[in-house]
Amino acid sequence: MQIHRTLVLDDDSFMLKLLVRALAQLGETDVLACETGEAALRLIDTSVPPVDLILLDVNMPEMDGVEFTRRLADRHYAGALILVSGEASRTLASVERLIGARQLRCLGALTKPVDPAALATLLNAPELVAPGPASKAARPATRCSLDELRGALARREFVVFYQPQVSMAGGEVTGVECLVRWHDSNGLMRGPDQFIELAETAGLIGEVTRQVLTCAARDLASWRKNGLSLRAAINISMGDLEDLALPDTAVALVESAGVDPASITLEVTETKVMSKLSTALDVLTRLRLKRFGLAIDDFGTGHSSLVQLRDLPFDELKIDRGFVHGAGQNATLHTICNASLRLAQQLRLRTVAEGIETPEDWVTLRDLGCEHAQGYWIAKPMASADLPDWITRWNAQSAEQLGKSA
Ligand code: G
Ligand code: G
Ligand code: MN
Repeated sequence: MQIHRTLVLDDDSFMLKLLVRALAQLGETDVLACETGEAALRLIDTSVPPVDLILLDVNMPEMDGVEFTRRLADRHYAGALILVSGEASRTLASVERLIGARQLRCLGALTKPVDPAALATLLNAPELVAPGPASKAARPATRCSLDELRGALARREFVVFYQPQVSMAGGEVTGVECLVRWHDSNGLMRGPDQFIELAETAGLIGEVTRQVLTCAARDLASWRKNGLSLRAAINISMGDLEDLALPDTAVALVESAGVDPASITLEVTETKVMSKLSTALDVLTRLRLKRFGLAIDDFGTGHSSLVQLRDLPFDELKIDRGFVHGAGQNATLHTICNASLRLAQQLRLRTVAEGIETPEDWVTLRDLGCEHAQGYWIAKPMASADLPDWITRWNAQSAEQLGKSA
């Protein structure tokens, strides 16, 4: 994106001059300067060409930066924002989140006194060139209808993709998370966001879970025949926990494929309040007695929390990717990962970090003592047929790396 016009809003006239000068030195000369939010909004409403970048002081008397972004969102402002502030970084981070939640595009934050090099970096941010999260969020998800869902189940059109999980100490592949896809009659691969919620509300989630379990057990057995001994993690919904027959059905499905329940972990996220706690407790406890693993998924978000750890027989904790990615650079995330891992250790839970997207994420979580890793930096979810070759390549690569460091 090319910047047409920039607006700088700061109640401090000296700071305003400094920012305008710093922008001019970076080649941004079409700049409007304002000392109040009201004046800025008037300019934004009338400016031709439109304002497409705003440098915003967060802390101002009268209209502060938070109120200003609310007024921008009301106007469906489509340009970008850079925050400028003397506030502590935690406060700034929450303002950045708020801006994201309002579907506005924030390129980042600058602390006062503003460093011209940091400003230059933000002006070159890929988000200014590429479409930002606002346009991604606007993409409509084509949800499927109840008839389509029933048809897909009847024709057994669901397939399972597998995302590897590896040991952080030695690099070996220890298991996979099973992620369901619907391979529809037009040949499209449709993701769970298009049908899981519907399956839950329509009372069809149990059938989805049984098909996923069947498919995963069959793949696990065939990999084992080829000398690959892997664990599989399967996502289950709250709806599954209302079915008292699940433990027996699950054992029967898995054992008929020749797979030991102990090599399967069921991942639970509490997406809605558990309606019948006694039923859910009954089902989960019996699954555990039958030696299935139980993981608390997305730990730290929503209801996946301490209450669940207290009440339910989990043996694995999966740290949510919202805390993992970027934990090396962000002190708050680092502290949350560290505390979650210490908690898991003391409760003797197996630990998995999801959302390892960069080498820095890997090193950070490994150094914090996390045992297993999952994420795009290791591999994206893939079809079952692709997994053995991927493992061969991964092993060769990590052997090479271990050889180098020896
Ligand atoms: O990769 P991905 O887009 O597959 O998954 C999106 C979400 O869908 C995740 O939160 C995941 O837990 C959920 N999900 C994936 N597969 C299944 C499944 O088989 N059953 C249920 N209940 N949820 C699933
Ligand atoms: O909610 P659950 O933890 O089951 O979510 C699994 C989802 O996370 C799947 O949609 C999967 O594709 C996605 N996922 C896996 N690894 C990464 C990653 O490194 N980054 C991001 N953004 N998503 C990931
Ligand atoms: Mn999961």
